[in-house]
Amino acid sequence: MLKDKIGIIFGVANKRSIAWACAQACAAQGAKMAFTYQGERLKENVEELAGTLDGSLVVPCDVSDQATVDAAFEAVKNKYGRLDFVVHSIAFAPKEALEGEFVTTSREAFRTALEISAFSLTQVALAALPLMTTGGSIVTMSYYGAEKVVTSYNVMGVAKAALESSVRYLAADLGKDNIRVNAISAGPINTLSARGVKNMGSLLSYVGEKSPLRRNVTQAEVGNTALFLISDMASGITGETIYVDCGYNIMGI
Ligand code: 0WD
Repeated sequence: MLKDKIGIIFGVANKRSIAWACAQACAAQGAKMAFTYQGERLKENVEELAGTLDGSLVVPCDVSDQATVDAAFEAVKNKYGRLDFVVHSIAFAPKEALEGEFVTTSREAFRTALEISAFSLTQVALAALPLMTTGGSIVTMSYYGAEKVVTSYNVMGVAKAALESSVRYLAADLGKDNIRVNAISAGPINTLSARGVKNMGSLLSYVGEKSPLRRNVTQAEVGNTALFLISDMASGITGETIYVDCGYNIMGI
């Protein structure tokens, strides 16, 4: 399905990362990928995981530093000469902003959360553009907290709302170049970032009970949806937020 396709994956921290599940699904269909890691602490993990896939490239990239974003895309250009897809699977908010009341969010926490979790999508889309010479697909990760209040999700919910809106504006801009942009709104999954959200354990058991499928979603299910959105099977879909949450979002009382 993705034979000869080239991708770049942002947001692998370890083997539990949603980004890694996306990469595995794409690799199984023949894609070759570059992986970015944020800082030395994650370098070894990412190199080890990427090393299990043929033709991969590992480059440092912290989206708060534009030079590292430019360098990552330059490295992709040098190794592969072009790009077909981007998986953007990164988010960050200061820990103190993910507990207590939203009303106490500091200016600095707000700025950081929105910059790293939302603006970075536009930043990588712009950098990817010159390499997507025959069209492409960009997929990002959102969460239900973008549209409904989820206790403790706080400023990250506001950032995800900005992210989902960015998906629509980017899709409108890039459609003329046959580049599609979509978000996956994933149900809660126990990953490294998720541990930063207070009460994650109770959130997982609540959603596991209340969702139509009576369970939580897996990384592999999110990865398979990313594969679908990246592939030509989704050639008519852009600007959307697709729920991969065992149906939780449809439930009322
Ligand atoms: O329940 C969940 N786990 C859900 C996650 C439900 C719905 C959505 N998501 C979203 C997250 O908000 C995020 O956007 O999925 C995306 C991936 O999250 P993940 O797979 O749950 O988390 P993780 O494995 O921790 O990967 C996120 C990574 C960072 O890891 P850490 O934990 O070290 O913050 O995002 C990267 C980093 O590798 N990241 C950055 N990359 C480049 N520049 C930056 C940055 N400034 N900040 C974080």
